[in-house]
Amino acid sequence: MPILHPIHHNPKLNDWLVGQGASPELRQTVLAMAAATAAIAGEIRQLALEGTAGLESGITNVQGETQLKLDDVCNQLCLDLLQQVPVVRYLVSEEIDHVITNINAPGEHDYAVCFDPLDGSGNIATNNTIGTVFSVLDCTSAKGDAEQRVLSSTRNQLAAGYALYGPATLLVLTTGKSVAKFALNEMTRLFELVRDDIRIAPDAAEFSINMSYASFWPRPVRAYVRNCVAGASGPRGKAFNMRWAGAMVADMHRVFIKGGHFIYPAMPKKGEPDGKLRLLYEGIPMAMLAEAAGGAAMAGGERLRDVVPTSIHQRTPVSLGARNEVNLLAGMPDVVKAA
Ligand code: P6P
Repeated sequence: MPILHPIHHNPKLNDWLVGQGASPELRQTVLAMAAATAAIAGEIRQLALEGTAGLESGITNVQGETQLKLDDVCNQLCLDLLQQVPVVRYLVSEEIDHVITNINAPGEHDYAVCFDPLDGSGNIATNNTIGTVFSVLDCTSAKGDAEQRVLSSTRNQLAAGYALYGPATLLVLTTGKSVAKFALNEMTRLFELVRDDIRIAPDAAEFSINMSYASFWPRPVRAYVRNCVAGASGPRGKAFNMRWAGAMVADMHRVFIKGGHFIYPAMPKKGEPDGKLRLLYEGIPMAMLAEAAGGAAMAGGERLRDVVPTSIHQRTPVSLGARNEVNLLAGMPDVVKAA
């Protein structure tokens, strides 16, 4: 089992957290998650060398998806490191059907960490970018059983972040003030601060959606995308580019760095009435990051962070990124366009 780096072993990340006003308890939680992502980055490269990263683990996870060996390894790394943190009482993983209660937590502070240990697993076999997404919730004042305490605490989000396992291993974080980007030093295996002022421009000329599902989109999404694709001679009066990486973390990182608008809509006609992405460990953390960077985050017609979850693996439609684009889509009338 990997041993959690003591706080002083990640001084540049710890210093940034101190500068953000993070409590010692929050710093220890984020540092544990950072240590997990550094360990995951190593495992991805090791399993690629062994040629086993894309092998199936033989398990069908709670999402009904065939779990890959790497999914299982990454999930276990997160569990092992997070359960060494006294304030982390609850763990919600995309790979596990129930809330895990950390019996080592003494109970003065009760945090929950909700995480997708490996987002974009479909990209593993082709060596395309994958990532880890997480959210830290403060459940200390929440009542009820483990699941009730987690579900009632999504508005007490203390931090959110994602790791990106690409040409470089990056960690993008917020505690609600600014959004910072760290890069993993492959020699020291520690994260170093690269930028701490990431902002999403209010306008965009790039959108991100899986175009192959166009026939399933709700009318407002069809109208919004049609207007973007119409280009300079169309209603938007400008050309748009489209990108779709097959991993939310990769597409959203492009939005944070270059701007843009990421959309995964509800598609009732496709059997996805609430969309595909998960609220607790994809939507809510990305929404905190997007808003901290000056962007916007909507779930259909409502602010994504205002959605009150009723189950830990609940799905949600998402429209994230450039606030003028997100708001334009949210305001599109649900009407059939005149022929
Ligand atoms: P589709 C990865 O499986 C994921 O959950 C997100 O990371 C990604 O944005 C989306 O699904 C891709 O979905 O339907 O285009 O394969």
